[in-house]
Amino acid sequence: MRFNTGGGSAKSPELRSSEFAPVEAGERVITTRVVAQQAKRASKEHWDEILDGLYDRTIDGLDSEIANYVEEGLALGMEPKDILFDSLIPALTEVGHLFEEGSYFVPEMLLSARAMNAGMEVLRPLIAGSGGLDLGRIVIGTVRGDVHNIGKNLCCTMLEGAGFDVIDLGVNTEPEAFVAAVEEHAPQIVGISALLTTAAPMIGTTIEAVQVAGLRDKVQILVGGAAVSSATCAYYGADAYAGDAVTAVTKTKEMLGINS
Ligand code: B12
Repeated sequence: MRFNTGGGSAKSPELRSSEFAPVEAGERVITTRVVAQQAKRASKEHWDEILDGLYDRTIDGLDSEIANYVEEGLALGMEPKDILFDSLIPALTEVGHLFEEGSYFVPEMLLSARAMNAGMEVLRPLIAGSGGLDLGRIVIGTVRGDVHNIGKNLCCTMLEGAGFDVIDLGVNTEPEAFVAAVEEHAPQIVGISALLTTAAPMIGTTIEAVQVAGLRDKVQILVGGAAVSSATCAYYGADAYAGDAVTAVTKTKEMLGINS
């Protein structure tokens, strides 16, 4: 089949040669469609290559290669959130499985976390960039005894991107530090993250500290992290639970009565 995109240069052989019949309008439509389909298929394959490459490299902890992959994906027109949710997060979930079955140990988990962070360095400004709407303020931290911060950081980025003012207290956060931050920043919401089941009771201790300081009725408490569920949320007396960063944004809006 002859391809003619209708945009041949003066040097193109089909335009120079008289042995080719002129292209009919219908034929041009068909050939253009074939070219477009092939381009789409090639670009879809390339997209998949990038997402698979990112997934594998995150699992293998090859942080030095991640930024290039992410940038290539963005240059192809991928959405930052697609790179995150279709590749980087599933890779860390797999790392968790490998750890659970005994194939991975802490050093491997750490390398994968570094790889994820290398991707987030590129993606964070793109996701958080649309902020500045001043929708409300949230103080957020990971509980005492727990140093996991990737998911919490992701929540911070998404909340900022949605227009919230986020004060991040970091990891291993003492209940007193939550209380001090509520006194200082007067947020409407306090976000508490816990990934370790052994650290989850600190959610209760933190909420109790906020109560004892006389601040419980001034804030609503949103909890999340792999060690938390709606049942744990109710058990510790939090106000809401969100299982991922996207739901964290919708829940926060719901809690503040924001419809959008
Ligand atoms: C990377 C990792 C680490 C890294 C952490 C690096 C870092 N900077 O965070 C390192 C190597 C340090 C680590 C250490 C340990 N880890 Co670890 N780790 C993981 C791993 C593989 C990925 C976690 C992650 O980042 N996931 C990706 C993010 C995007 O998901 P996420 O954290 O769940 O967050 C999402 C939601 O939960 C939610 N969310 C999170 N926080 C919040 C907060 C709010 C307010 C809201 C609304 C929502 C929300 O939104 C997020 C985005 O969608 C998990 C496995 C897993 N599947 O979770 C194990 C895992 C959490 N670790 C585990 C363990 C056991 C440990 C260690 C005890 C290992 C050891 N023997 O030393 C230590 C503990 C250290 C400590 N004191 O905290 C276990 C916990 C088991 C349990 N039930 O308690 C897990 C589940 C692995 C497993 N399958 O066994 N770990």
